[in-house]
Amino acid sequence: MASAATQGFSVVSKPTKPIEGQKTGTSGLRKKTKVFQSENYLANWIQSLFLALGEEAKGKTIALGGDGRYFNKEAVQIILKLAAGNGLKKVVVGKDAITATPAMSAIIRRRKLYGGLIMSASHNPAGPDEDWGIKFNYSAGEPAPEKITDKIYGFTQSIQELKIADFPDVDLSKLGTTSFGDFEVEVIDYTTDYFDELREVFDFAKLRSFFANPRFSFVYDALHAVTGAYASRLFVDELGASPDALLNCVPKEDFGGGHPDPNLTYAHELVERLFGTDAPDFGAASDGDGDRNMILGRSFFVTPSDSVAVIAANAQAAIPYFSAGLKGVARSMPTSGALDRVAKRLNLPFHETPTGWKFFGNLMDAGQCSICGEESFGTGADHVREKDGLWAVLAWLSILATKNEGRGEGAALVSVRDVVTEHWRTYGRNFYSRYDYEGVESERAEKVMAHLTESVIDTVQPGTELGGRVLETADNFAYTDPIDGSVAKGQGIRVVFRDGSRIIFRLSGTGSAGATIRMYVETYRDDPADFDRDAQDVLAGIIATALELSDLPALTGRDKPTVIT
Ligand code: G16
Repeated sequence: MASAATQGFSVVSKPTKPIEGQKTGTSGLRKKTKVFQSENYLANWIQSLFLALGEEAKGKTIALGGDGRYFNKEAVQIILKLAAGNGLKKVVVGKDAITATPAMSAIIRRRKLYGGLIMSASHNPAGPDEDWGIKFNYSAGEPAPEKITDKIYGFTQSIQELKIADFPDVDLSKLGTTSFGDFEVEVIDYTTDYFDELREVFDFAKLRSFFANPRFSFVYDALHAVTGAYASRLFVDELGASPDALLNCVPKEDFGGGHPDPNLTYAHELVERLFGTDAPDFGAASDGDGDRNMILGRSFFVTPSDSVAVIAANAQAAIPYFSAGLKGVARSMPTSGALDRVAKRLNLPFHETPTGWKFFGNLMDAGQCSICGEESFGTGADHVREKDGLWAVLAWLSILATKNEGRGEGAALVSVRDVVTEHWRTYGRNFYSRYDYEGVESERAEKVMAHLTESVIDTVQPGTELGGRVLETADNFAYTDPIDGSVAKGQGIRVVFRDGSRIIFRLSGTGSAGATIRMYVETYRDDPADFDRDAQDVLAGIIATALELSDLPALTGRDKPTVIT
């Protein structure tokens, strides 16, 4: 039931001092929760954001929500009071302060809002001793570009005053509007705009009849994170899946003590189901804030790099939103070249961007990119300006529904494995793997990067043989945005060989403490006899070369990665 209350408020000016280290990373500001809970830490960053936005934001409406993690309930009240204190007109908040990241993008776009704030540290664990995060999205629903995040950082270094409205905490458990003088807080259903968007992209009726196919079985794992708040309404109520298909779909403040990153290591319960006896045909998971996804078939893992390529190759036939064809495709630099091959064959404009979803926004706004993806389990399209976990699941379900359409009774199901194998037959297979070395001392991680620069980029000439492969080029990736001409340098070290194999090293930009080194390796095969081989086996040679070139084991003291995907 909607409620309405009216009260004025006054703005209290509270003195504060700059706090070190409030620079945003790949996606917003992420730190340990305790850091955010320390005096004025969150308030300083939010005040700096409003200072960075300046007069332009006054009198405007923004949205606010989060992934339901620990500290969101306190944080949302702090943000509301700063928003009112800084002259915003209205804040639209997801009920109980919940809103998945792609849903936030849909809310901003569909309601034509000035922007939105997302309280989430994404796939990082939650709780008093874990992580918290915040990020701002702009009016096209896209993560704020670096020119804004740099400006925010600038203000965090000189801030002296917080402007806080003195109204009481707002009840976010009921839909409706609360007014304090001219300022309004509207609590909305966080599924409405997002599901309306998804309904315009996919054929829900077709998906419903696919779910009714008795030969098809499905399981979805929300890892106790935000998509648990959407899953039952989407899969069960809208598409007719059985409630038993939902795993870990009760959102929890600490994500059940788990690590809500949908990969082979952290989504182990789902992986065990899909690789066990009586496995379902299809399994999927999403991360803390619902923008990442993992797709599994029975005893089969679809790499994110293959996933975006398969979706792009089948989109026109399977997804109504793309029925007129794709405007172009894009992938981040470390993502495998599988998508490049689809672009080439379908004659589509293709872009290679740095890691970070924010780089796709300009391409989409300029009509140059319909589908894009990243190796970090992010896949999405231009319906919103964030990667979209549930979109990716529905895209795969649409492909399966299309491939299985009109097959006679008793015909075996065309499976996820069948779809990917058919794709490899057409395009060849980019064998790919990522090694993560988490929690490395920052200094040691920097040494690995410096060593690669000195011993490979600066010294090895193209044409030299390294580990049995001939070097094509080695550089530190730089990107010039074709739309606004902005340049992003130092985006990861690339060692590219003439046979198309690649080694990439970069430091994660999403951690909250220490450093994570990511090592990405790739090689291409087009002989079908190789397709079913184990990726680690096929990549063994290039992995050895990567470790040797970087001297990573000696420089970090690590003899194995923490996560392999
Ligand atoms: C964020 C960005 C992604 C990016 C990822 C990389 O993901 O939104 O576009 O690929 O970080 O992370 P890292 O810098 O650790 O390799 P998320 O899901 O954390 O928002």
